[in-house]
Order: sequence, then structure tokens, then C-alpha cells
Amino acid sequence: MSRVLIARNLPPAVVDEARALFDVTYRDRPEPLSHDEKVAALRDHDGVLMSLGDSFPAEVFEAAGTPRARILANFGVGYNHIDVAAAQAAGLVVTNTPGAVTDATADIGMTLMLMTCRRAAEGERLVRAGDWQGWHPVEMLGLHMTGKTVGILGMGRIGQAIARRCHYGFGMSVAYSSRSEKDLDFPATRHASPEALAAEVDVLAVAVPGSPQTRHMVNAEVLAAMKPTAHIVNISRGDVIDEAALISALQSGKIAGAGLDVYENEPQVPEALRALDNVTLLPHLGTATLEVREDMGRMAVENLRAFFAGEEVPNPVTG
Ligand code: 8YV
Repeated sequence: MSRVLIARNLPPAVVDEARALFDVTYRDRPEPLSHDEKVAALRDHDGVLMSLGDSFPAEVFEAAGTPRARILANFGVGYNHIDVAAAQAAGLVVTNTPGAVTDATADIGMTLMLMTCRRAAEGERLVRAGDWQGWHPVEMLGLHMTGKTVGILGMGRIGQAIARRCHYGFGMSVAYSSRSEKDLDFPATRHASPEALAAEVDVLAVAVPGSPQTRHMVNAEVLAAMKPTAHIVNISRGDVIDEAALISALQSGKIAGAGLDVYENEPQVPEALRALDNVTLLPHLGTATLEVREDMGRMAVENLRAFFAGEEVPNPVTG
């Protein structure tokens, strides 16, 4: 039986499934692996099922020498915490869990959009603090979403799921910017660059995967191109937005609001961001439902099973 480390606590059904297939070491803890634990994981197991927070930079593979492990099965779609080239050079296959995360993450995108555009988090804080003075005709007016334009930065699976929700559910027009023209089943206008997209939209939804190439793709220039009435939401990776530039755009009223599920240095959220009223801040809830976490776990286990059975892995990551 192949030896597999499950590096973090997972839904019990996933652990049971893995135990039926592999000789499992279950590290039933929420904390990410330390550097030494990662090196030991690679040396002592045939495969490692790991997740966000368990970063695997090149130095981990270097420290592990010629590892016993031949597969890193990431529990999640985003793999910017793994140096895939270094993993491959050390002889490991890397896999992820696309598809399983799409709808839940798009739902959190819509939650953020509604909460920031309609000032719901701000209103909730007002009521909770006991400060609500009663209904008023021009109190807490937000942005009406019907008929407005959403801009999707990165029209992959999650971007498309957000766009469909906006188009079919909220009567919004869809614009996008992505590396290639997409063949879509709903109307959408492509813009040449993030700046050009930002200038045209009422809500900018960041859905491009995190990577060295997309780091700070939303920079001060992109934020400056946005309308002062526009909002931005991010369900991707925190560092796709230059957080310092975002804070100053929000503080100076260059943009109207932001809804964030992800941050540059999770779980640290800058005090300056937390002090702002025009932001909605969620703790990386994108895939946080039991069904979705079970689906993600099943996909990760299936990648491991296929690999050890000598089959093609269903979800290889190529870097
Ligand atoms: C996951 C995510 O919960 O799938 C992803 O890439 O960002 C999340 O919402 C997390 O990555 C689990 O590892």
C-alpha cells in the first residue's frame, strides 16, 4: 500500500476514503506544516495531500534531497503556494481540484458584490452596534446592480460562473479581460487590458488565478481607471491586488468599495483595511461548505489513487 500523508484536518468522509486506499498518516490539525514537517513529509511518504497554507517553495524540495514522495495532491484549485517547476524537478507530479470549487467560490463572489454594493456589512455593523436611528428615505444608499456592468478579470471557470450569475440572475451586462477570447454561452465584451476593463465597469470581479505573472495585476493605475462609484471584489488570491494601493484608493474615495475574501498575507489583514467602512472582509470562505470540501477531498484522493495505480492523473498541474 502506498504511504500517504494527509497534512491537515479534512472532512471525515475524505479521510475514510483515503484510508481504504492507502496507508494513511493523518495529521489531524488545522495548522500548516512547518518547514521540517514538509521535508519529512516528502522523505517519508509516497504522496502528500496538502492545502493552502502548506507552501512548498523550492527550498523545501532542495532540503528533501531525493524524496520518496512522487505526488503532491493539492486540496484546492489554486496552487500558487507550490513551486511546481521545483516539484517536477524533484520528480513529483502536482495535482489540484478544479471544478469542485467553482460554484461555491462564485457564490462568495456574489455575496461580496451584494454586500459591498448594497452596503450590507456596513448596515449590519450599524444595527449590531445599536446605532440605527430608523428608516430614512436617503439613508445608506448603495449601488443598484440591475442594468449595471460587471467586469470579470480572468474569465476561467470561476469567472464564468460569476458572469452567469450576474447576467442571468441580476440582469447585468458582462465585460471581461483575459489572455484569450473566450467562447461563452452568454453575451460579454472583451477588453484589451485590465485598465481598459476597469474604466468601463461598475463592479470589477477579480477571478484570475494567483501566480507570479498576476501578482499586483490590479495596481494603482488599474484602480485609478475605475469610476469613483465602482466597487471591486476579490475571490482569487490577495496578491492579485496591490493591497496598499487598494487601501489608498478606498481611503481617498477613488473607488466606492471593496469586498474581499482573500488578502496578501493571510491571515493578516491590515489595520487600515479593517478600519474602513466601505469594505466587506471575509475570512477566505470561497469553498467553505461541507459538500464542497468533501468534493475537493474526493478529487485529491482520486488523483492519488490514479497516480499509484499507474493511470493518468485526472487533474495534473503543469505550472
Ligand atoms: C480553498 C481556494 O478552500 O481552491 C482554492 O484555491 O482558494 C480555496 O477556496 C483552499 O485553497 C483550500 O486549499
